[in-house]
Amino acid sequence: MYKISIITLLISTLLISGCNSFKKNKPSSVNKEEMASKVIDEFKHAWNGYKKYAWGHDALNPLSGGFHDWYKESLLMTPVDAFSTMCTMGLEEEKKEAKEIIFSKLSFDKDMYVQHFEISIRLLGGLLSAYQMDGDERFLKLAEDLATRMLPVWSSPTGLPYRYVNLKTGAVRDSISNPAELGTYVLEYATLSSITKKPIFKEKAEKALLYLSEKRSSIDLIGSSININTGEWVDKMSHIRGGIDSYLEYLIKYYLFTGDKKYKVLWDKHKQALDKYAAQTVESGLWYSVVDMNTGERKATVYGALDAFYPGTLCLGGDLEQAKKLQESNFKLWTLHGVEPEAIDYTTMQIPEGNSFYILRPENIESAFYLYRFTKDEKYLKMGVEYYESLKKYCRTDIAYAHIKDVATKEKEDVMESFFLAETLSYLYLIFAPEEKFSFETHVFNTEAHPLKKLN
Ligand code: DMJ
Repeated sequence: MYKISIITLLISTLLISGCNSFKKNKPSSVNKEEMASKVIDEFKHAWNGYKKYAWGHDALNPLSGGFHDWYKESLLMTPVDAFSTMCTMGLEEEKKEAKEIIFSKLSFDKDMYVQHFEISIRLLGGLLSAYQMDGDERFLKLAEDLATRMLPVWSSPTGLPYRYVNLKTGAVRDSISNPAELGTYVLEYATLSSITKKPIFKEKAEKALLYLSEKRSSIDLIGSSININTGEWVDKMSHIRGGIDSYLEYLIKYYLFTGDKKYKVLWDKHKQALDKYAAQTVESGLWYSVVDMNTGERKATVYGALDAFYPGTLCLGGDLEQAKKLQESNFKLWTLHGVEPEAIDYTTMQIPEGNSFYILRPENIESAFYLYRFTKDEKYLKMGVEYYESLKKYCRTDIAYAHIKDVATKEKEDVMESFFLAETLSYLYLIFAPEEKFSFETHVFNTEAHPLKKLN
């Protein structure tokens, strides 16, 4: 009798737990509220480090307690880049501090060459998003001044932008560039044009993006380096890696941003070509390789921290199945050594020489955020917890967060990129945060994770 009731109890427990695993809306084993607040604490820790040791400079040195600037004078890279995350996280005190330094110190009237791409995605994108999120007109004034000073970059014979511009004299330089640095402007410049009612910014950025897409090969792939004066490809290797990544990202995002179908058509062409020639499934899963833009012939089997943005972009483009598979590979890349190396050869899972660093990049986490929002599968929350724990374990210092020189030894490096606050912690927070913190209906992220309001 006793035996029978124990067996009945066991069977019914098994049945109940079996049923539960199929139940919809099962309570999550991850405490999202607690995780979101833990991420905020880490943001505050890093911001406090910046405030204490690097106030007024571009970036903090998180081991020595020093600072560094990108150019001869600071452009307040960290406070501007971090501001949209403060808005998303609802950090009023920190917003006040950032505004104080930005409005008292930031000026673009400086006789120095700056890199148009980095300044556009971090500062222009940051200021425009700050204006939209906070409403202070001074952000807009700074953004317009910056974009106007950078207008000479668009003066090449092809309309593709020069890489560097002097903010005071308007002199430009460097005519060999890559698709990411040529085609990642439409979101920022169209936002500025729409607010200021000055179409010039949008026109220049759209013209460059479309010119570049016209340079694709007969099999719909683009190369990785081009001469902007002649429009001739200098390097014909095609991939989704750094140098091409955000060109692809902005095609689908600009379609979502404007509703203009020609950008979706272009995205679809590239996406299908990349599926056909670059995607490769091996024992360890799905990856993307490096191929020749004209023949599609495979040239290298490397995949890394920058490629990891692609599942998120695939979600936006509508191929959820491919996104899910690639995110599995992203997570393998992350867990191989506890934090991801810059790149691996996915056929051997070994790190090619010179690629063993991790510089607090966001892309792996960014893709997990998209996948969680598009599927609601708890596995992406669990990935989020793992990212959080490994970042804390390997990259946290008493002062802030640091790059890792070598993911095998976990030796740290005295740098904290501003995108750690703009992107890495923002996407990590958004994995756990209430959905209304970011709406896909009304906004897209620029490539530096600054939310921008859709135009359509
Ligand atoms: C960021 O500056 C941007 O996301 C850019 O598009 C490429 N990646 C870095 C961070 O890794």
